[in-house]
Formats: sequence, C-alpha cells, structure tokens
Amino acid sequence: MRKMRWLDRLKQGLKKTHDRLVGSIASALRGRTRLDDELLEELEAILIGADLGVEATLSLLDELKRRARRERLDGDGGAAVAVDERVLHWLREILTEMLEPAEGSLQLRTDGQPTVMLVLGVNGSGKTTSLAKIAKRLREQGRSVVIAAADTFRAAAIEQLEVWAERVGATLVKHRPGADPGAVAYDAVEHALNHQKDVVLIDTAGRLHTKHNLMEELKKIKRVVEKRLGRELDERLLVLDATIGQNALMQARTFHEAVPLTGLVITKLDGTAKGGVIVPIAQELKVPIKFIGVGESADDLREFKAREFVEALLA
Ligand SMILES: Nc1nc2c(ncn2[C@@H]2O[C@H](COP(=O)(O)OP(=O)(O)OP(=O)(O)O)[C@@H](O)[C@H]2O)c(=O)[nH]1
Ligand SMILES: [Mg+2]
Repeated sequence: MRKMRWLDRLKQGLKKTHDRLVGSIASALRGRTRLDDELLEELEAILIGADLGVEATLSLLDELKRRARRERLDGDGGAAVAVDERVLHWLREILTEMLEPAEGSLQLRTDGQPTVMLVLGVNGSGKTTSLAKIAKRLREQGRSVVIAAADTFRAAAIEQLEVWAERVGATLVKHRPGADPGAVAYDAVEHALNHQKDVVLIDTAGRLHTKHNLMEELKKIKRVVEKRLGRELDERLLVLDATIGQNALMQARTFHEAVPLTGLVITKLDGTAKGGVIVPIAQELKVPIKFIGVGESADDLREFKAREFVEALLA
C-alpha cells in the first residue's frame, strides 16, 4: 500500500473533531443569508462545544463580525448572499491567524554541546511513545541520541524504553526500578558529554504517590541536570492528551509552574472530538506547540503547522 501523505493522515486523525465541527457549522449556516445575532449565538455554542473555550470563541466571533461588517453581511441592508462559503472561509483564516503564533520546532544546539530535553506529563499522556518517536526522527536526521529512563517508578517503563532504544538505535541509560530519577538523568547527560552525543531525551514518571511528589521530583531532575550542564535544560516538553479537552489547560498550568515549559506535544488528537482544545491552549499558554500526534505509529507525530492543521480541521 502506498504510504499515506501527511495531510491525509492529519485529516483522518482529526476526523472526529472535523465531523462534529463542520457538520454542525454547515447545518447552522444552511439557507442563511446574514450573519446576524441568532446565527452568531449558534456558532458560539458550536465552537464552545468543540472545546475552543469561551475566550477563544468570543475573540474568534468578534473577528468574524468585523469581517462581516466590512462585507456588509451583518444584516444592516447588505446584499443577500449565501453566507456559508464566506463564513467558513473566514473561520479558516481567523483560526489560522490565531494558531500561527503557537508554531514552534525543537531548538537543537549548534555549539557542539548536547541538546538536553526533559519530557513531562501525567501518566498515560503519551510521554514515552512521543519521546521514542522524536528519537526516531532525530536518528533519521543522522543525530546521535541518548535516552534516560528516568521513570523509575513504573518497572515496565524501563523495558518499554529498552525496546524503543534498540529499535531506533539510541543509547539507553537506565538504573534499577525505584532508583533516583535525578541520578539516571545525570548519568545520561554525563554519557552524552563524554561521548559527544547530539541529543539527550529524558523520560519521566507521570504518576507518583502524590502530585506534590511528582512536581518536586521533576524540579529535582531539572536542578541536577542543569548543575551538571552549567546551563538551562534546552527543552522542557509537556505531553498533553487532547482527549481530556479543557482539563489540558489546568494540567499545563500546574506543570508550567513547577518546570517552565519550552514546548508542548499534543497527543491523541485522533481519539477525540475535542481537538478544538488546541486553540485555547495556543492562546492562553503562549508555549509553542512543537508536535501533534494523530495516531500510534511513528509517522503520526509531526511538527505543528497552523495552516495545515486548520485545513484538515475545516476542510
Ligand atoms: N491514538 C493515539 N494513541 C497514542 C498517541 N500517542 C500515544 N498514544 C498511546 O497512548 C498510550 C500511552 O502512551 P505512553 O507513551 O506509554 O504514555 P506515558 O505518558 O509514557 O505513560 P506513563 O509512562 O504511564 O506515565 C500508548 O498506548 C500509546 O501508543 C496518539 O497520538 N494517538
Ligand atoms: Mg511512560
């Protein structure tokens, strides 16, 4: 079978959100000639229902009204034109403009020092598999990769990484289950420095006995690694599961307070109709979205590009 193009994969991955969003927008617009208050209210309910959040929805609708006024589609004696195509087109444009500032890519060092990345997130969000997919991409670009199995809380996590490291050709640094995660991360960085490796990816636990413990542990890993490096960690990537919708925002704020984030990875967009949550995430957190995941295979994790995302979402 021919390899599916990324845009098709993305469309397929966003299908649940797309169908719900486009389906209800299309039926709200059907037969309408004016973008009046009634229609705006319907659109508001649809967008909030698609997890865009109240604030992002209101600013989107404000901009929509502005454009409609400019084109005299707001009901004050404007020409009676079918609004469908025009409104969808504007929605696409406005959403793209809202999401573009959130585009970002991994910052890889060019000074010969290893780029060190900490991967965090709650349990099951997709940390380990996203880390493995990122490792695979970096290996394909010819970069050497060290993976630190710093989730020592879950014994299976180390085995999971062993398989991945072997598969993508990365060096795994591990200790015994229950060992100090900071020590694992430290050893991985030490190894990378001594062997001129390009990238260190540090996997972390998603659950400890309490949330407080988890945050303290992440801060400690950060401290230990930064002390060895003599500088800040290059990337602090938070992995967020899109299926939790609006809760992703709260979660992100909690992690951001413990460890200031440099990037987000939004996973499982394929498993939800709540993909619209990417909009409030982009608007409120102001942390670049570095990758999005629309499936379990390695090719399903890609860099986030606003235009193609919106195209797939509102096609
Ligand atoms: N459908 C889908 N599944 C995904 C995606 N990303 C990750 N997963 C799946 O989510 C499950 C959990 O992924 P892990 O990477 O183990 O999650 P984790 O955050 O490391 O979990 P803990 O180590 O338990 O904290 C796995 O079955 C992954 O294959 C995605 O974009 N789409
Ligand atoms: Mg894991």
